[in-house]
Amino acid sequence: MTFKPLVFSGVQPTGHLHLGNYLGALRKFVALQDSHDCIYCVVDLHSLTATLVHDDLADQTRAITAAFLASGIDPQKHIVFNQSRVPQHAELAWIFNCVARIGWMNRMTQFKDKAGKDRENASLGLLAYPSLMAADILVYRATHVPVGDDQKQHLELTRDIAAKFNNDFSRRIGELGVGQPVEMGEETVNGFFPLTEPLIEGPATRVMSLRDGTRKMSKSDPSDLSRINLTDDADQIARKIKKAKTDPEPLPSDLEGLAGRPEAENLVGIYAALADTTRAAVIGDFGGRQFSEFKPALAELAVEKLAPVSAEMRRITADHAYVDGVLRAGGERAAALAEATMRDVRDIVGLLQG
Ligand code: AQP
Repeated sequence: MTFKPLVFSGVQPTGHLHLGNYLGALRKFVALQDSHDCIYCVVDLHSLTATLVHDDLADQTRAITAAFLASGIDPQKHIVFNQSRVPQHAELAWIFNCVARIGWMNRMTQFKDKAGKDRENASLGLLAYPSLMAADILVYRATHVPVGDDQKQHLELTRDIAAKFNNDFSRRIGELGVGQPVEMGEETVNGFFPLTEPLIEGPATRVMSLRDGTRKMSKSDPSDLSRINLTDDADQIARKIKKAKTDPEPLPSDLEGLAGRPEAENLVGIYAALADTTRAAVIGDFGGRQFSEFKPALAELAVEKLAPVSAEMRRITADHAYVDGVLRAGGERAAALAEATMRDVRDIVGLLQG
């Protein structure tokens, strides 16, 4: 692939960020800054699929931006903005709605989970969510997307949309001379969009609920005890870890011993991610010990790592003028890049412009 390496990822302003968002996404965003150009987006249009009428969407958007900045994202070197400032995302999403098939959308597990039993009554936006996500990424022709494991299927769909667009418009892409070599399996085609790679690795790609090790830690879980919010103070963090569901056995002495013990596996994964080590190393240190010994160590580590982020988040969130300025400046930089892509896309599709 000859596309310039570029990282894109987004977070929805749909509630308090939790440890899963932090370990599965934000920490990776920060780590990639040294090696890549990065674009990080608060995807406010996506959040309308969860709740159409928000009383505090602007503040939620500021809070997620503050979390980005407090985690260590540098908005001078990289681009930080909110999605709705760059209308090219929605424009490309419409074209992708015409490229993607309804069957592809119907197969998405996130759609099935969120729509529940009454799918006919779900919004069209919820069904088309992955098409807007593909547009978010491809309007910058981004090559890499750091996400948690739950977004893997949506990233596969992004690749399917890019591949179908490259294929459907191959003649026009060739005539206009706007393509680049894209490896598709065995063959290399002249495509306009890259086949974006998901970056899903490390010990905490899917942090599970503290109340049920078989369910993802989620902003929308009704039980606040199920998650550690980035806004929780030290006492709340310690209390939630103390109350976290576990089984009666001590921690196993090897990794295989975690099989069939989802809560133990989850806590070991969280410890490993926070300590920047492997699950094997955590088992090496704590194997054979009771949860009554492991949980306080985990709580201490979580407080040590999260308290500075949480304090910085509070400080930045209060400074509306600063946060809004970051988003405005980032939006202008993002829009210039997105418009360059869209000029070519409109030509490829044959829309009259200019
Ligand atoms: N439990 C998790 N473990 C690891 N990564 C996670 N992510 C979310 N939950 C976990 C990653 O966080 C990024 C931002 O997610 P999002 O807010 O855009 O969407 P989401 O996946 O819908 O997040 P939630 O918290 O689960 O919200 P609700 O409850 O509204 O569905 C993504 O990279 C995601 O993978």
